Amino acid sequence: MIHILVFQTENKMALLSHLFPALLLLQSELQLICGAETAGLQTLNCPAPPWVPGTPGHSGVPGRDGRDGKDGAVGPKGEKGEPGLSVQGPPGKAGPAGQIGREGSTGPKGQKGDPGPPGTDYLIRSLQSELQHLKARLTTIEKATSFDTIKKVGQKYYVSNGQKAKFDEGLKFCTDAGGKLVLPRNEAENKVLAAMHAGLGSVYFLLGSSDKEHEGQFVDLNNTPLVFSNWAPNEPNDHQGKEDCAAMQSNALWNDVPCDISLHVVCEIEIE
Ligand SMILES: [Ca+2]
Ligand SMILES: [Ca+2]
Repeated sequence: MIHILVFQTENKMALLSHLFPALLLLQSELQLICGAETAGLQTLNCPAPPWVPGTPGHSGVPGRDGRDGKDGAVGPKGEKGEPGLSVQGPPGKAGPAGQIGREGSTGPKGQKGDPGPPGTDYLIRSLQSELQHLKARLTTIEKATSFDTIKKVGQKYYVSNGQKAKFDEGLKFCTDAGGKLVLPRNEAENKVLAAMHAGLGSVYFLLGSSDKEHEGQFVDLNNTPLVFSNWAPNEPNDHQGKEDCAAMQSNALWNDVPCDISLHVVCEIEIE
């Protein structure tokens, strides 16, 4: 058995001694093929047979020392980044207290403004005043229209019912009627009064004037010297020392007459 194994081993060694050079040759050929195709083609799998060890190469000559490398060139600027998120920081410390300001000086006085519109109270008072005026005027008209004869002259009404009266009676009558005994203050009034004689069929009108207090000094009912008169010639003559009251004749002239005779009464009523 041992002989058989020895024989087989010897045969194998002999066989390997013959095959080994052939394998080396085949490997060399294959490397030539692979190297040529590797240069022409990008991919080629050309593994060596696993059972064939490679031939170690010779050590190369050491290379020269390399130069020191330079800094690389600066690259292009990068794109702008996304905006950052703002975050409110903590409050800072309180600053120092400021100085207390002083009041400014008073400026010059401005111009007076335009008057404002009337207030409600003013309007009410104005309306009340106007109402009182209208009431008084209505009262005057009511008084005047209560007489039979009415003549308007200026801001007066001359009124009469055609009655006769003595001076004192005439004064009371006109006062009770809301007026006064007539006394013209100017030529126009005197003319209007004179014109009333025709309608009343009168000869004399009592006038609101006398010289009872001071003879020869005729005054009105307020004891004021006359501002107008229309005395007939030689009048007032105080005939027999008994003529202290003034009267108007039908010819519009004045004459002093006794105060106790009855004459036509004309009253004057002021228009409010
Ligand atoms: Ca007299
Ligand atoms: Ca006389």
